[in-house]
Amino acid sequence: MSSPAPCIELLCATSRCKISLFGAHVLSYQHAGSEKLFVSKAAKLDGSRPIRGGIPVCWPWFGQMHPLIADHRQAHGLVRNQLWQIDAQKTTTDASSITLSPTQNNHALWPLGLSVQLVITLTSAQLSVTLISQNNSQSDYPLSAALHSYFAVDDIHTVCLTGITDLHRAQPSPYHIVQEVDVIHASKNAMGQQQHVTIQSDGKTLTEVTHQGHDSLVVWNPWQDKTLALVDMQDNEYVKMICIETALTQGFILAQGQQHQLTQIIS
Ligand code: TA6
Repeated sequence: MSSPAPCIELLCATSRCKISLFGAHVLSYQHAGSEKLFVSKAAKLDGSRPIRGGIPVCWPWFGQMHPLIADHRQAHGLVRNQLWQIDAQKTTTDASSITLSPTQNNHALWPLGLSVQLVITLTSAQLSVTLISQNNSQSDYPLSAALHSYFAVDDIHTVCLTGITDLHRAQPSPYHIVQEVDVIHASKNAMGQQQHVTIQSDGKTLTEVTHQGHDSLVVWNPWQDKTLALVDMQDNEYVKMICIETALTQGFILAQGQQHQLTQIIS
């Protein structure tokens, strides 16, 4: 196996965050002594494939949602499997932050004039991740994207989610995960309005996740059978994770000359 892609560490008080430059991928966020994110023990960290766990960045399309090509065979876009570079870095006593951008924008499916940056900010209380999309092209662009976060849980069977809303369907109430789940919940919130989700276990809040700039939240757990088919996840690890993704999946158009910010805040 080749060596791991370069990593950056942010520190603030007792909190720490580790980021791989491959995909601008947050690998770890430790807060008050506990790890908030899940990364598979079988994840490849050498740049040979997208990293299974942490916070993958899906851009400029989510899943197979490329606006023009139905089956382009590159799920979740172009930036989670390339090296990013550091555009800016700042550390004060209150916060440590870094701004990253992809090193290659010459892919055939990369929309000309569209650019992206990821701003990651660690404070003693929270980790904030903002995906900034800028459309400097000559036309409007149908953008889909996600901060595809994998959260650590002790046992998925004890997990309950709060704060998820759905425009089109009734979601489970209480929201337990008892089988494979792969659901896009179109948010009732207006875009720009914050949405607050908690991950609870046996009635105790493990992690709080605040979303902004999204039109949907995606909840994913592959459960047992799908996990067996994943080469970069151990057979039983589905028990240890839940993806809650801050997403744009509902036909958002990034108008010419405009910028959009998609934010996830974890505490
Ligand atoms: O966000 C949910 C999802 O799109 C699922 O359909 C599932 O395939 C998952 O992402 C992981 O995708 P990946 O390409 O990383 O295997």
